[in-house]
Amino acid sequence: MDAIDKLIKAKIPCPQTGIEIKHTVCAICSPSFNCGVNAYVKDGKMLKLEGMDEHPRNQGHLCTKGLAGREFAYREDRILTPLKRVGERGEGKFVPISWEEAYREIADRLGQIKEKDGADAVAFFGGYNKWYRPWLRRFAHSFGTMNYGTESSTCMTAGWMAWKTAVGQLARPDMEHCDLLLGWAFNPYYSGYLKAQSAEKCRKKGMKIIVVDPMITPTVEKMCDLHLRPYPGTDGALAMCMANILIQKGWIDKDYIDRYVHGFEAYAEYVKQFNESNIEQLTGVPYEQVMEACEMIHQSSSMAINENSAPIPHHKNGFQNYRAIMALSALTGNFDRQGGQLPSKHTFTHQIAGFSTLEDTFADGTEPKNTKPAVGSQKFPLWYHMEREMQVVDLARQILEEDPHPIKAIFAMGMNYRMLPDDNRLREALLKLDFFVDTDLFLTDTAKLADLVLPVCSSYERGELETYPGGYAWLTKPAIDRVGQSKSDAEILCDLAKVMKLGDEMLEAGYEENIRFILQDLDITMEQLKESDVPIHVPNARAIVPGEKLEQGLDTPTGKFELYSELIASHPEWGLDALPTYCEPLDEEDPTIYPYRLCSGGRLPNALHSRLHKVSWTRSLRPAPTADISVEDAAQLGLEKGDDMELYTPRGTICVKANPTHRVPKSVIYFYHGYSEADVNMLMSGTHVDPYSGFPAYNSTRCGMRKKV
Ligand SMILES: Nc1nc2c(c(=O)[nH]1)N[C@H]1C(S)=C(S)[C@@H](COP(=O)(O)OP(=O)(O)OC[C@H]3O[C@@H](n4cnc5c(=O)[nH]c(N)nc54)[C@H](O)[C@@H]3O)O[C@H]1N2
Ligand SMILES: Nc1nc2c(c(=O)[nH]1)N[C@H]1C(S)=C(S)[C@@H](COP(=O)(O)OP(=O)(O)OC[C@H]3O[C@@H](n4cnc5c(=O)[nH]c(N)nc54)[C@H](O)[C@@H]3O)O[C@H]1N2
Ligand SMILES: [Mo]
Repeated sequence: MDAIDKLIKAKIPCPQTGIEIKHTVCAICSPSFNCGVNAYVKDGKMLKLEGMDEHPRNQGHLCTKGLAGREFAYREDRILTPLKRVGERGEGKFVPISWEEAYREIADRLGQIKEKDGADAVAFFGGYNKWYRPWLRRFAHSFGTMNYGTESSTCMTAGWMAWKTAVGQLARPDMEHCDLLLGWAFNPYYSGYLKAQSAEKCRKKGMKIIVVDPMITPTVEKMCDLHLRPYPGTDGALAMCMANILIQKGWIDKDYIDRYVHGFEAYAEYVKQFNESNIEQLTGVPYEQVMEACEMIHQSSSMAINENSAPIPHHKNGFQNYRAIMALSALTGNFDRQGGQLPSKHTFTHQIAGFSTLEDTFADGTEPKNTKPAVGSQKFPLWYHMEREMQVVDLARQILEEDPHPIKAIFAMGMNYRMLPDDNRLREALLKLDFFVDTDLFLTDTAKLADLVLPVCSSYERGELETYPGGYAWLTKPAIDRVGQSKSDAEILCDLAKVMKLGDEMLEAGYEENIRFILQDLDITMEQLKESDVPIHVPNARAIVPGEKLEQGLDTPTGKFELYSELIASHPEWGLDALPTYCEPLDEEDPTIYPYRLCSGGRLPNALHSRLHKVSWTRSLRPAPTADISVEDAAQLGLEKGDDMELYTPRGTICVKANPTHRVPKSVIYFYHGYSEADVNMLMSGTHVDPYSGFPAYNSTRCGMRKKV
């Protein structure tokens, strides 16, 4: 091997090898963790990638998933051209077609349906990758429907709704300055390593942590002073018992409550029912431990509570439990105080960067009037009131029952039907559609059900706007050649707006012009962004000043932190409670047949939902679909590590491997979503959902388990 070959083999960037390092972004998980990446590129192909030192968020680090980015982008089954179905729907038989043919077919079919059944007979859906959402939302509106919805029908939004109900906007924990972190469902080692790094730093400065989690996680083992282990979904009762103790002991901030909190008397009365006599029976947590937590809260000078997008909202009582947890911030005078919860606003794609963009003006600029009710808006009126988009959890029902009106077509981007509850029913509904389009990198289980599949590119192949906490904006540039004929989602939408003659000049102008519009109020120019290959600081970015919002008055009907929601109270027709009331999380199925609590909401460090299961590096870290169960339950059923076992509910049965572990409490089963061959969401009920948010009860569903014979 000559010297140059050796350099190439070692992937050394230099003129002799022709290998260049290009900055790009890993978009495998949510935008707040879109880490900067160094791509080693030769002849338009990525040879390796690593964390980017100059990036303000990850500063050179990258997680397991990010490090598998090259394998992900170059999976052999990337779709290379637009595909048109030739076999029966769902058979998975497609032929390649050109982009022009694909666009024409979409324009014709959606146009016909709009003409015959109205624009509301078409629904637009966006999956997890969030970067193109403002474009898809605007596209749906310009097409003439409010039937735009996303995977956020089951992710994070319920938490935001809880905050909007309480304080009229969002809030985030000021972990950097807090004395105590109430780590409620907090395991960032698996779900967001950057948060784990920040927590470790704060801990070195003396921050204490209470973790509230049924599972013994790495966070519990590495950095926790007190661990409370409630049964999944019983968090509301636990938080209310804490509130009761704090109130009874006088460990609350009475002056703060008098000035800034609405509904205290009613709440104080309500929480009395959660006490020494019943809390262990309701939650599994001994009263002494609840008391110990309250003592720690009392002794701390400030307390922040982590936000979480999934484990608390994923229950029939999730929204109300979330409110009850965040109420502790008001009772102790920690909301809008340094080291507590700081009111904050979204910047772009739901990031809290500290500056304002015109994203909403762009996304909602063409909102249609006099449409038919959006999917899920009648079943989940609070959801629709706050979000003005479909609650997708009701989509399958509406397609199948055609009530209140038929849905004939879906235009989807990155849809994974298997992320929704009772997904076999959704599959049946998708098969019933007259027309179904999906865009994805791969021919997924969902794409196989479509009439047309459009190939999209990964974040390494496109340019996109990113914003980050600390006031940063970054316009990334394509680092590698596109795989096949793939395009970016935003490009597809802008192209289609032209072909379909939607009359939306802004969409027709394209992504870059749209970004120019969205950022027009900022003291940076598009040209500056284009010139920089690292995130740049936006001069107008402004840090939150604790206390400012409280003094101005919050954006709630009373201007205060509402423990009692005047918004909900003013809509008796919704049938929802104004106080954060508590109900049992489990469904009504017979506990003698389904004696276990199925919690399918944990995260695997090597997977991101369905993604990365087909990447050999990451898959090898946990090769088989495996349920974590308690040692006691395993012994009772004669199950040993690696045994085949079945999980079942009235909706069906899946076969998985057993992993008895001391980490899981008795009666709880942890199994993880995203496996095609063991799809836990077919076990979930489409009606055992939260009436406030519409979120499914992924984390507390009655379930049976047995050894496979
Ligand atoms: N049982 C259970 N179910 C759950 C959850 C749970 O905890 N338990 N969690 C819920 C939550 S919080 C979430 S966020 C959802 C996630 O659910 P999904 O949004 O369905 O996430 P993925 O399975 O990753 O599917 C996203 C699809 O988008 C494709 N994709 C990736 N990048 C792009 C892109 O740039 N453009 C396009 N067009 N496609 C792209 C991927 O290949 C993949 O097929 O699952 C929910 N479902
Ligand atoms: N590796 C990896 N990281 C991810 C994802 C992924 O799929 N894989 N998904 C991303 C997405 S879309 C989301 S929404 C976030 C979710 O991230 P977060 O909302 O931060 O929550 P998780 O880290 O999933 O869950 C933390 C802990 O909650 C516990 N838990 C489960 N149910 C309950 C409950 O009812 N009560 C209490 N107190 N605790 C409970 C679990 O045992 C787990 O240890 O993760 C993101 N990060
Ligand atoms: Mo999520």
